[in-house]
Amino acid sequence: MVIDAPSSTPRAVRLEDYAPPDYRVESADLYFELHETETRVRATLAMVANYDHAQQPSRPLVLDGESLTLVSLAVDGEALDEDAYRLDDSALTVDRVPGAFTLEVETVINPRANTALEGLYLSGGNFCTQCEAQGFRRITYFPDRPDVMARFTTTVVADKARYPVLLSNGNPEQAGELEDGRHWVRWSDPFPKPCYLFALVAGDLARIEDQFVTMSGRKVHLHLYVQRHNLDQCDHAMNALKKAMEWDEETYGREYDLDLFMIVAVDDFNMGAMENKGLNIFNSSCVLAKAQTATDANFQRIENVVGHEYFHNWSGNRVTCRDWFQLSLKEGFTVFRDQEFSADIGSRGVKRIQDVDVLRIAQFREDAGPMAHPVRPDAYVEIGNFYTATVYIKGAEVIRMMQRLLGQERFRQGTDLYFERHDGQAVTTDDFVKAMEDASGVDLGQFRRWYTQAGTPRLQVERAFDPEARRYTLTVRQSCPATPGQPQKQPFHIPLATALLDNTGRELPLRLAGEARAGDGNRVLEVFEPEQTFVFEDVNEEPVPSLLRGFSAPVHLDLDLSETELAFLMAHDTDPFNRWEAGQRLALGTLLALVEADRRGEPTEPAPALVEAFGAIARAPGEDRALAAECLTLPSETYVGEFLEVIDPDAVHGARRFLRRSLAEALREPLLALYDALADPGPYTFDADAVGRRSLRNLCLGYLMELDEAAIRSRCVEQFHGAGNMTDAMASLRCLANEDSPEREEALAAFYETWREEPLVIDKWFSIQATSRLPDTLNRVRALMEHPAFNLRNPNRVRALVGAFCQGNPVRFHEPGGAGYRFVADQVLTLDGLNPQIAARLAGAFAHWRRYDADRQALMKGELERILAGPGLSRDTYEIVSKSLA
Ligand code: B3K
Ligand code: ZN
Repeated sequence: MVIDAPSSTPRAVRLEDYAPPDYRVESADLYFELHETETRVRATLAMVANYDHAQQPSRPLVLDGESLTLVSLAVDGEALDEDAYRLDDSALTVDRVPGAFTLEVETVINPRANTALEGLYLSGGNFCTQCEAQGFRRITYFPDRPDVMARFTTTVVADKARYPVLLSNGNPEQAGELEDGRHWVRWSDPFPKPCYLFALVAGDLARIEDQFVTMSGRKVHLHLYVQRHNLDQCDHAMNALKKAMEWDEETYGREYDLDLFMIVAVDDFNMGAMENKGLNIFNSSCVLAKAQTATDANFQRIENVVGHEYFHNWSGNRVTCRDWFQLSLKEGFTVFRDQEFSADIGSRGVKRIQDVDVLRIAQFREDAGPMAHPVRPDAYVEIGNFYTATVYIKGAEVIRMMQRLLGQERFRQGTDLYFERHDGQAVTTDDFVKAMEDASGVDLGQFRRWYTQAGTPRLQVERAFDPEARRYTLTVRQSCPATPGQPQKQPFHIPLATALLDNTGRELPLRLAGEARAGDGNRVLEVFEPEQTFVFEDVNEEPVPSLLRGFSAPVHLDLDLSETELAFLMAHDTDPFNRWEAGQRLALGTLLALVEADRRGEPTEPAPALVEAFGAIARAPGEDRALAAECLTLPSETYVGEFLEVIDPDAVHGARRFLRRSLAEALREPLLALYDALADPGPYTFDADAVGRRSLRNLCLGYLMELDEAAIRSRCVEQFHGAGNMTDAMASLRCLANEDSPEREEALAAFYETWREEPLVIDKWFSIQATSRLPDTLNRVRALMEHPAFNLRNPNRVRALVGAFCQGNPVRFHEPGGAGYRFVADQVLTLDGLNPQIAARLAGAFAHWRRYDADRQALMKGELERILAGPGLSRDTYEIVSKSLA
């Protein structure tokens, strides 16, 4: 097959080409006359040359603009002749301008035709915007880059009956009525900001109000806007906001800076939420919650995302990025902040486990594939493709490592210095590291490689005990695989949190060779070299090492622990993360052995050590039930697959299912007892204790349902119908959806009937069916695409059905024969014309094609080639697909 690249192959943007802007925008005065198909935008920009204009010939003024109709253009009040400027599909160029001038641009845009959901668009009949990263250029001509920071005033004019609420950034200044039924509001944002933080909302929205008094005693009004019928689902998000505001004051000394903070929930949104200054716009899935419709996981995610966007007010808005290569400056840091916020208000150990789980499944995989890139990438074709697990969560790990190396106190001094030094500026990740160094005196020279080198480092640790010399030695070797464009890697600076446990699980006081006295038993060893040895003195008995505690660095750790040692750590490690991790290693070893036995056609049997260790937890789960539930969860199919030379989705699925069933058989009694003992004591509450109880109880149900017993199925059906909250309803429905039984169809139908008016609940209904392990799942998904509740234009629906199928159901997506691949590629091609960002995300499902067997490789590659040949492919999808094939 011949592959035609798009007529003009999209070009990469490179960090090394960065140059400061030629012209700055001091102030931007925007005037919007809103209309569904013909919105008029008048921009009055006070601009100044950012170079010595007097000494040099004038540089052309180049403004970004896409999908705009230019109506008029004037410099200092003089309309420009047509030969004074040039237009193409991405820019407006004016050849000569003065050193300081006022530019007036009038454009017309069509929000209704905007299905990409970038720029100004309609959602549920309301106007809203999404400008990060490069959506503002779809609103007006502008230097659309984050290092151009301007003061914005925005006047919004619209029909009053249809759009009673008119919002933009900052504080409302003035409002008025016009004769023809229209009204207007003028907003002013005193903080200079890049245009990616601009926002506008207009619609028929209802709000709940609250307030927050900041640490310096200022009163801030808090408004949360939703569609009227959702007003009963706002309290949780509002409470989360107040908690986040308080937490940022206590933890980072950061206070909110405007008199008003607004959140608006919209149904059509490409991601979770957006931190626009003073006017956060949220996917309704990250705002709306009540017990009947939202799961515990939804409640947690809402807290987390509300916190994340709020925290951006300092880490992102007050101090922003110089260019998009620096994205992790705000995202990595803000994810770290939201992770810690969630850890502080919930269960810290469980939060760390969940974060690492996502890191290892999504980011390690990305880092080992064709899209691998450093936390600070150095080239991109479409920046929208770089809102990745690497930039976000590996970026957060990099911040976490700095905190670990500096210690809490010096880390806080570092962030204080960073905010103080760079307030109001657009800066780089290097500026962040520099502030950390300057405040702490710690040299982070080698540490900076975490920003520039891609790939997941591997630490190979060998241990030796010399009883005569009472000496214990850890030899650590580090390496990092080649990644695209980076064949060789330099050694990283790696914090390796370590304890040595005695046979009762106590941390031994540690004395490294050369140290005078034994110190803390919980130590951060710093690895700098390709090979480094740590010698501990005065060690009387051979300890069990607990390494990489709390997952102190985003690395693979090879440490040969025996099953007995793993079981010991699972029971005794004082670090909750490593307790969980020991169980995961034990389970992973068992699963890999099962896959291998199956390949050789040998009989398979579960490992007694695992059964015993899991049994111990099931019999005495302890106080932290959420932690117990995590410890009893087997590694996911995706995670297990990564440890195979050739991923075999069927074998992994078979092994995991077999092990689940074996565990259920062996532990039937304690699991059943636990299920009964943890029954719902009363009305739903969302607190750590209740969440833990539900998660452990539903974990028991999941195992028990593997037994295929009629009596247990009835209990499951009973739970489904009697559930007073969505967590319990979903857990039981998920079990039923995995079984070919009449109960399954009845439950799914009942669920739909109950929730047909709640799109976010219907998304759950789509996902449950798309992730079912039943062989007929693909047909079911195809049929659901035709369901009246499905809509390809709504990203939440697409993620719930197509995304869940290709990212959350490996065994069905990778079905031999390639029907799953064909289906997903078809959706990518259709979506590419509507919403390139969503299409490109889905296309990522094929990125790892080289990891599978020859048949699957050929099928996936074929689909990638078919997508690449699609006419007029977007830059977004082009980049993902072409890099996957490279
Ligand atoms: N900053 C936004 C992400 C924008 C994505 C644009 N494609 C949400 C966040 O990380 O807070
Ligand atoms: Zn963010």
